[in-house]
Amino acid sequence: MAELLTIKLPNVGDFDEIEVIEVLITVGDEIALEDSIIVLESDKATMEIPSPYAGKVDSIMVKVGDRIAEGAEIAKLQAASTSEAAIPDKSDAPETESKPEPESVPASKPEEPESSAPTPPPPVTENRQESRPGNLTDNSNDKSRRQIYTNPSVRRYARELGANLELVTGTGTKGRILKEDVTAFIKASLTSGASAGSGGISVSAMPEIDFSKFGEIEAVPLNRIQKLSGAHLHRSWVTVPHVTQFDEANITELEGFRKSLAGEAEKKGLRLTLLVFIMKAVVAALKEYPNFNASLDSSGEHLILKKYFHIGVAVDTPKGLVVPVIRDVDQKGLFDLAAELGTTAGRARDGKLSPGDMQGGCFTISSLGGIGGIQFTPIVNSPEVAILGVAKAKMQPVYQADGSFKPGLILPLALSYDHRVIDGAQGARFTSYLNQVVSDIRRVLL
Ligand code: CAO
Repeated sequence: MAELLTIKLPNVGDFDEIEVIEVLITVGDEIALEDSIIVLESDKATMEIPSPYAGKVDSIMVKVGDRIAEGAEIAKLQAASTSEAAIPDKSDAPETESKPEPESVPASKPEEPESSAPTPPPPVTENRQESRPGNLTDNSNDKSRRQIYTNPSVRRYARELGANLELVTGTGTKGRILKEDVTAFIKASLTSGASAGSGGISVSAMPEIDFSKFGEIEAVPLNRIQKLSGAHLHRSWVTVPHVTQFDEANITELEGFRKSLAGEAEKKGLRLTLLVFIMKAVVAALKEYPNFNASLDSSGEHLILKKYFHIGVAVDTPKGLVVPVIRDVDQKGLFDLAAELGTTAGRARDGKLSPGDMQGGCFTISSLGGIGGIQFTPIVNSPEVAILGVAKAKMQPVYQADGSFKPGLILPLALSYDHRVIDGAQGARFTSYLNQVVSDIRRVLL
């Protein structure tokens, strides 16, 4: 008989207990690695918990309405053949039913050093403050809704498209919802003027093009991070009215200051990059302009001003863009921030971030300065209301009052903001203030 693997709830952030609002599997289902198995919901977020293994569902230990904590047993799987199942090495391996102590480890252990085993996927989190695709979504907490018969991959497909499965008519056996049913539902919704984006936006479907007619092609499937960030960016792009304010800051002095600290940083084993100084400067600007440290509530009637300063930093990883959050930047010194940024970016690149690492941000910084480019227009990371894009600093001649030119290190800045919350004058004031701060950073750090 196939090995029985126990799936336990991984660390999903700062929750003692969290409610199960959906069970996406039934006994006998064949599930693939990373298929979502349950959906949890807190006050702020819903999150899908993916399976760290492939196999056949043998038993399910949770039901809708249960409140579960880290380490709670969710389900047991009959392992698929080892080539498909993500069975960790012995040090990290779940115990099986055949052993006397059937204790198994949680599905995700992000703090442990990398093993040869694949890292279990992090739960998929949706922040509930974000605008959601209205009547097309499947996140309702209404316990009286009708039973939906389908399989996890169709549920995931529906989630990606923002389709509410309760509204989809199943054409499979006994009304089971098939992937084609979801596709047909979305097509019908688009044609009738509703949309997966937000109320009232209607776009014509992209025509299907056979690119192979024009030359050789290769179809590369998008990975999980690309799909998730793509959907989030698309939603932000279509639901947030964006304006981008550009500026250039003379950071010659800041760079001199940074270099003067480089030796000390090196002794501590740190890289003190420009980004750390920009994080401190952003916090100074957020304190001066609190509207930027805010989110609209889901009704759109209130602006929630945040009294904490958690800064998201876009990190380029081999699997795509992720935005971990560095907490309480106002309370941390440059070296502490450099250390935290270094370890966080490293964990992001190794795929070891937990959902909690990516929640609670107030403002995001996207720095492409280490790569190049003159300027770019970042997309607001909603429900935040502004994001700072930082491009590559370059030495340029700077005009002086006496008519001469002096070389200066000029840093391009691009602030994109949500025009529902921030007007153009405020955007320009914030950017000018930030410019002033990075040009004279010592004042802020004193
Ligand atoms: N101008 C000139 N040089 C810069 C710079 C800037 N604005 N920003 C960084 N640099 C330099 C650094 O000082 C470093 O130089 P040294 O190697 O000589 O020390 C080099 O470029 C590389 O820096 P880095 O990128 O490794 O480090 P960082 O702290 O600046 O950034 C991180 C860290 C994680 C943000 C970055 O590595 C990264 O992933 N950036 C991509 C973010 C992204 O993808 N954004 C787009 C999201 S879509 O909107």
